[in-house]
Amino acid sequence: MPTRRNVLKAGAVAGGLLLASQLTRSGSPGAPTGVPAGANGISGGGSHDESHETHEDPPDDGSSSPPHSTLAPFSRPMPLSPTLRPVRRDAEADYYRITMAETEAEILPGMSTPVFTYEGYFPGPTIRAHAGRRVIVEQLNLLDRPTAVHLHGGVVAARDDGNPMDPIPPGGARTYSYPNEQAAAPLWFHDHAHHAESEHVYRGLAGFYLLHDGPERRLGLPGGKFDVPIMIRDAQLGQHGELVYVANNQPGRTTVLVNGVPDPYFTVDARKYRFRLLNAANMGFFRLQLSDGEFVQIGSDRGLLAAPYRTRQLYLSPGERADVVVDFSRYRVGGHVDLCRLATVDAEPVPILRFMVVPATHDPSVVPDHLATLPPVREPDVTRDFSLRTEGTAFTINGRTYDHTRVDTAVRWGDTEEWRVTNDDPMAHNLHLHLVEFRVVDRDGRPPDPGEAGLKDTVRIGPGETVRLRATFDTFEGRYVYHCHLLDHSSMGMMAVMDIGR
Ligand SMILES: [Cu+2]
Repeated sequence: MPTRRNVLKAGAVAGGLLLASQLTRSGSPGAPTGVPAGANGISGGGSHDESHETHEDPPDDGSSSPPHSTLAPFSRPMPLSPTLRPVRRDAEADYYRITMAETEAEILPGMSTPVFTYEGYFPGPTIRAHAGRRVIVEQLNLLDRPTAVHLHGGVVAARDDGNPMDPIPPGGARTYSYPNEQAAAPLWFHDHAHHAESEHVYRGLAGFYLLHDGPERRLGLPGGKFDVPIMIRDAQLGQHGELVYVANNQPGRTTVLVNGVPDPYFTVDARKYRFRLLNAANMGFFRLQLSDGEFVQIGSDRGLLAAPYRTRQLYLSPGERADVVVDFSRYRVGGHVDLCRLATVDAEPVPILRFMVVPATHDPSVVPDHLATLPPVREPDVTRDFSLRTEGTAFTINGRTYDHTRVDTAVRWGDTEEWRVTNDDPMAHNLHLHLVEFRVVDRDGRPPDPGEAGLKDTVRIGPGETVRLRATFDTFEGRYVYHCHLLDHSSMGMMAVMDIGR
């Protein structure tokens, strides 16, 4: 005779099976990146076109399919990354101390997954900074390998940029100084150690760095606990819940993690929320849509858009951010609305996060029609061409893999440059420039959509596409890198050096 406990257990198992199928469906990458034959001995691999089906066979790397969870999907709350408190403040700066160490996270319920963390959190803690006020972070490396911390989107001196060749040795510490002399923006910090950033970020070394400023605060956007960072990535989980890292194995990374766990729910008041969406995946692209309604996009990588942009879908390549507002007063209290991922523009939406709507008391927040005045896009002093291409197992920019001793691009300080970047591969890439913000001029001659027309530091470049972008190099001098932010690609050489000088 079945006991109540057994019935519950059976229900839980059914839920687990549902989760497993969810994970499989979530596995269709938005823009498969493909695996060149012979790369790291991986056979199979993803298709090279959005319209193709994902390869469904398990990757030939000795691991098996992800374990079944004992929980039904959307029965676990979305973890919220804690905001880090400064250890000290003075007239000059806010001081933080972060320890990098290996620890364990409960990615799947009841299972311990070894992860690399900043200050013990997976994903990392959030730093909230204010424009005009310096932040100084002491990073202590208790991992068994060198690390380098890069503030993605930060206008920082070259020595503070987390240069791949200037790492923190195991047991060592280093202080990074961030001036925050730039507009409010959703930045993030992550590892950038030479050849290893891919695995380090995959294992957890990533956190939000939200920069606020006065003009943004005066807009009256949703703030405080209604301003929520959401980090989205994919992963391959082994039988014991462990993170399986196989370089360039996008088809294997079938589990989507939202703030560190698969299929969470988030309880929202029936009012407006601001979400900082970050694609922190190594290689996965995320095309996102609500199960009902639109996003109001208010910002991109490096700051607010000029005006809110209503859009049904967002499309983020690795490293890109979308700053959005969702008004839950439009939905039925007691009901839910899902954040979904789509493999293609009109594919079946697969829920990855469920918003449960509860009553709200009062919502004083607004989304003004005018958000920011963007600097004009200047005429270029110099125009350059770049080609992203794989040759065998070499991932190259203009035919060359990364060499830290070589200057690939000498930039004159103060110049505005136009870069015509062509993806000469059948797989997707993107491009991230350290230090500078840029504007997308066009994509294959077509103007960018409004969500991509603001301040950017990372841009997706589809197979065969040419993207023109313009940047003005009028802040710091020195050597910085630019690279494909599909981190498995940058780790395998798709990175180069620019030297900004007078
Ligand atoms: Cu790439």
